[in-house]
Amino acid sequence: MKTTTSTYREAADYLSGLIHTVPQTAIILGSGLGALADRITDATVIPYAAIPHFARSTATGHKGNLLFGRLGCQSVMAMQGRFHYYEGYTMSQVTFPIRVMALLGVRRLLVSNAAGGINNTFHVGDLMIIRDHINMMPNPLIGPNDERFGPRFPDMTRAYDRDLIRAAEEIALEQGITLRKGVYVGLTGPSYETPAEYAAYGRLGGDAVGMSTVPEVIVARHAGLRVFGMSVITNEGYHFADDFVNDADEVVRAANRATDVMTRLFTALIERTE
Ligand code: 6GU
Repeated sequence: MKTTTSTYREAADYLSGLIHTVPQTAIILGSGLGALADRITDATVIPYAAIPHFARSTATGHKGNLLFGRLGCQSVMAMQGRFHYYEGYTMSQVTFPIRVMALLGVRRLLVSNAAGGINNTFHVGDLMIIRDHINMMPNPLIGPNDERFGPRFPDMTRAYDRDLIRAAEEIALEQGITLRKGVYVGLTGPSYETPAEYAAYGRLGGDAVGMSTVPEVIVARHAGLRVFGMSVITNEGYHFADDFVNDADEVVRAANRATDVMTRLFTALIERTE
């Protein structure tokens, strides 16, 4: 697929024609945030298949809709299902929705994902604020730079917004939610890591590993969106016991168990911050 500024524009124009208010906040409902979709009121549901140039989501536990509506008093849009590089999409397809969000006038992006814990103090079900990432996937900005969105060499020193992190920590304290904070290592997948790989990424400075989020965050930061990210720890990769194996169904179950707390936290975060 050739992605030019006009393809993003066509998708944005199509969506503008269907919505009443331009949302300030976009949320990618990755694993753990599925239930947030049910909290969005006055929702306009737009299947990805209806949006010009959008790809379709195929991963287990992921749907394929854009939702526009209200969360509390805030106007939001949400991706119900995301595109993963391991599904065979190009990086342009994976990050296409982010640029459409930018064209629509969205100012900040909230993302969630399921991740394997490599910090040995983390346990299944823990929630981790992503304070930084290590990108081990192809960079989605490779290719001619689209100056309309951002600079050739975008800064990544503050990829995850410090004010949003601080606000999330305050909310967690008030609501008695325990949060971890750490570095997310973004890998292509789809195979899970070998024990040697878990150990290696831990020594590199990673706390959790996953197969999403980083491409979207890079493209969002390129376009100047403020970003907040959170991982649900769904397995403990630092266990070198002989009987430890990764199981995708168990990952989905662990992520779903975190959904209520995570939904509460994201809702409060959106309401509290501008
Ligand atoms: Cl253990 N590894 C990767 N790469 N992605 C994951 C995961 C593990 N758990 C959830 N997503």
